[in-house]
Amino acid sequence: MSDADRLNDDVTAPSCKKIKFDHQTENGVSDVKIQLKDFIPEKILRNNTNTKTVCVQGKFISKSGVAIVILEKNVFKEEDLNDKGYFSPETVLETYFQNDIYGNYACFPKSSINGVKATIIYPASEKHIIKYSQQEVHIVLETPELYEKLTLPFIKKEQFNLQWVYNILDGTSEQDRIVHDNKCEKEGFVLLPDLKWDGLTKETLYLLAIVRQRGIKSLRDLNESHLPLLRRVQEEGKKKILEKYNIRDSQLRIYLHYQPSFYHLHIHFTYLRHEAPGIYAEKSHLLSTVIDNIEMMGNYYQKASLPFTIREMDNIFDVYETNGYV
Ligand code: M7G
Repeated sequence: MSDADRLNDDVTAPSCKKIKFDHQTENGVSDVKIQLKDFIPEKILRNNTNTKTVCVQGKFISKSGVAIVILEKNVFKEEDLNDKGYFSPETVLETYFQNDIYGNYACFPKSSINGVKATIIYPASEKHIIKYSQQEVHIVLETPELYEKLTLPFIKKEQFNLQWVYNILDGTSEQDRIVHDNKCEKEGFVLLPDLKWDGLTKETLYLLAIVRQRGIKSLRDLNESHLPLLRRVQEEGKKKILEKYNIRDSQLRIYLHYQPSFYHLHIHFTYLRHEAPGIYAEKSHLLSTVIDNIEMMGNYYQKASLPFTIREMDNIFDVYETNGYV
């Protein structure tokens, strides 16, 4: 069975899927029906020409509160590069110019392969607006002392609500997307497609392992007592991805973010070939290195200085700036 066949067998085309909404959101809103024709754009927060992603702030007609719509051009799926996809009779070419052997066209493939990935955050908070806005970035080196003095009090006071995480773990949201569920309270985790992934396109594979154990905020909290959990996520995650998506572990990037946006331990699994957002040195820590460091020194992450990036609009930027660290 080819990779493409295996992928097609395992996943349903998005158009065939019923859209499910969270039963409970962080604001207690349930079953919100949303249509883009009702969206009134007000401000472009970010327009990234490299990732071909645009984040727009606005409102929905006759609904209160702010909404953020994120539109992202999809990557080319290799299985669509044939006479049923881009090279089918349904594709329309409009000539811009022809010069000698060079031709330049506007190409309009059929709509089923020409979709745009849309993410909608509604109602969005001020923190969401900041997260999706374009802004200057700085790097700080967080010593254990700075973590205790500045970062930790900030995290305790201000962080994104974790309701979406609990909805997944408690079985009220995204249940049809779950790839693997180990129900052990101590070493269990749920593996499912990340919000950033359509769950279909192998070229951009992006899964998230969310641990069942509550109270592990981030990399900083990890110690030798978490080694069985981390090894389990690594081994079972790799195995399930091979079974379902036919991608070998040697082609996976498995990592944690520091700082994360959400302070409930989760591990990112992405396809090595795919340059997913947040894979760079200043933000990602490979799970294999994390395990290795803790094996060598049980309290490594309580002793280490960890760099992280902060953006000027983030409130934590003010905390570090006021204290003279940026
Ligand atoms: P992070 O390292 O805390 O923050 O990762 P980042 O956004 O700076 O990377 C959290 C991950 O959870 C991100 O990759 C998000 O795309 C993903 N994510 C966020 N939400 C709200 C959801 C959700 O509702 N469902 C799923 N499946 N993934 C989510």
